[in-house]
Amino acid sequence: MSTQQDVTAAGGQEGSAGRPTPSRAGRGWFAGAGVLSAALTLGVGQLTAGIVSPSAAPLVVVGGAVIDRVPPWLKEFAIRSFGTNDKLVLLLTMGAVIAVLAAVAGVLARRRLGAGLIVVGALGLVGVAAAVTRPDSSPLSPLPSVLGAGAGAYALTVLTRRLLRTGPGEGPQRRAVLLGAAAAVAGASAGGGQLLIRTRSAEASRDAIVLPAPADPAPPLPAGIDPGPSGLTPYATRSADFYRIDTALSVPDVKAEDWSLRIHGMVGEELTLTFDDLLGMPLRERWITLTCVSNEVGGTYVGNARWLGYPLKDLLERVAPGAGADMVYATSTDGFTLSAPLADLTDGRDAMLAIGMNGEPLPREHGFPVRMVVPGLYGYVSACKWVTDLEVTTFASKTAYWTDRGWSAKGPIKTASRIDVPQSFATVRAGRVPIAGVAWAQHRGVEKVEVSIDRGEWAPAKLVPSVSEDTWCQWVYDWDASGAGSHTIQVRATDGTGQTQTQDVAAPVPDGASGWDSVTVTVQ
Ligand SMILES: Nc1nc2c(c(=O)[nH]1)N[C@H]1C(S)=C(S)[C@@H](COP(=O)(O)O)O[C@H]1N2
Ligand SMILES: [Mo]
Repeated sequence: MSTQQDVTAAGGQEGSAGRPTPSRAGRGWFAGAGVLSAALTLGVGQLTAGIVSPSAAPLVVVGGAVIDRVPPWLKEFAIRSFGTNDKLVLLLTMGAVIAVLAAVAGVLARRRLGAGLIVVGALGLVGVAAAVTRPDSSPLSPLPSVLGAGAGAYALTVLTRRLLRTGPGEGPQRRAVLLGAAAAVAGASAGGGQLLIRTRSAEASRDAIVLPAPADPAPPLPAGIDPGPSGLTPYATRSADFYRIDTALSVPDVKAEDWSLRIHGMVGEELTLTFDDLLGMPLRERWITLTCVSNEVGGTYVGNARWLGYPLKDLLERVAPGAGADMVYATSTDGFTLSAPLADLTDGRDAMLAIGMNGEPLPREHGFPVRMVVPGLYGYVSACKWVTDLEVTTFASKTAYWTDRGWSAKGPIKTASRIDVPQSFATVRAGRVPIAGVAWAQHRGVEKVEVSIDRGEWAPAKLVPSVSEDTWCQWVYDWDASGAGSHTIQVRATDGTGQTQTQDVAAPVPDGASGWDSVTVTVQ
């Protein structure tokens, strides 16, 4: 049907050229109708996504497609400028762009409804295109965008007709009621969708879990932990502050009740575990410091948490790995793979299949419902999140995700130390200046940390006792600063085997960065 005719039929006053004369309602009202139609599009899209699939919501699919396609320099700029708020900034930007386009659509519709509807349809098409190209798309994924755009087009038609009908006598009040009603419907459907998404996603599954008390609890924190000065990294990393590194653009949505793990390959007997099975097993709780192989010298891709899980050693014993097997190939729901040395999982260290982090079920972005945690190995060869498959095999027969991209097949963590205080380029007053930081050499332990000023003699720092050799430790050094001007502070650690951290500078690729951290400060 002709939209032009619709407008006329709906009562737009006929002008001399046979066109409807725009009503006395100003452009602003029509722009508002456009924006509210877009809000309704997103609201109905959200509601449909709540029923179909949370990851198919129009803003989620379009945002994901944008993240996929932004050039690396823009991505780096965004991360540098907005840090972990980069996703929020993206959503706000998309909202602003959509609002502007929708306002234009509304103004266009005042003269020519069809023109406005074309803009709404184009936005719907963008949503559909994004939905069908997402890695986790299903045949139903376009539905939220299609129904949303349909609702938006309907709203734009109705609102435009009504606004055109309001003459000078029918004041702004009636128009405000009209737009207010549209806003209420948009808000209600978005809210309803949000509620459905929340109750149907893994977040609800996570909320319902009550973790059992550990059969073997973590040791208490030793006295003297977190001695200051301010700026020294806390010994325990809060889950919200824990670094997140993975290849997943949207966090995999895995419900505990749907989860199972298959252990197979070169084994005497295959094993399949459910989440309930795990809850019923005697669990162990341990402080373990994770580190990313991409961490630069002095970097922050390292964190220390209290993990609750079942020992991988005991699980692997049950399946009885065959002679000759030397690797466990772990796969997550999103297709990521890693290769962990079988020997490191079975030598008695606290390698575990973890379900808890800092006293709560794993946060979704840290692997809910189940992940691996292995002391002493970089995350890319040990810490599989959302893990659902363990194959006992050999390094000779399989390579994992990062190995295929140029990283080393094995990744023991290199001994490292970092200066947290003072910060680089700080100005300090002459006299007593506290220098402090953290050092790690997981599973070997840190025996000694030394500090050197202006490349002078190495002097031992005070080590704060840590819980175990599997975590980092804090260190503090009192510097008697003198001599106005620029000074360089360096740090190095020695691990439990007596090996001192190498001075040789290496980039993270292929098996972890090395070299000594240093900061330069100005003494006043
Ligand atoms: N499924 C999955 N697991 C993964 C990864 C990933 O990309 N996908 N990245 C690994 C890497 S490189 C690291 S350093 C750790 C980081 O764990 P975190 O995000 O909980 O700190 O997870 C590991 N496990
Ligand atoms: Mo990593």
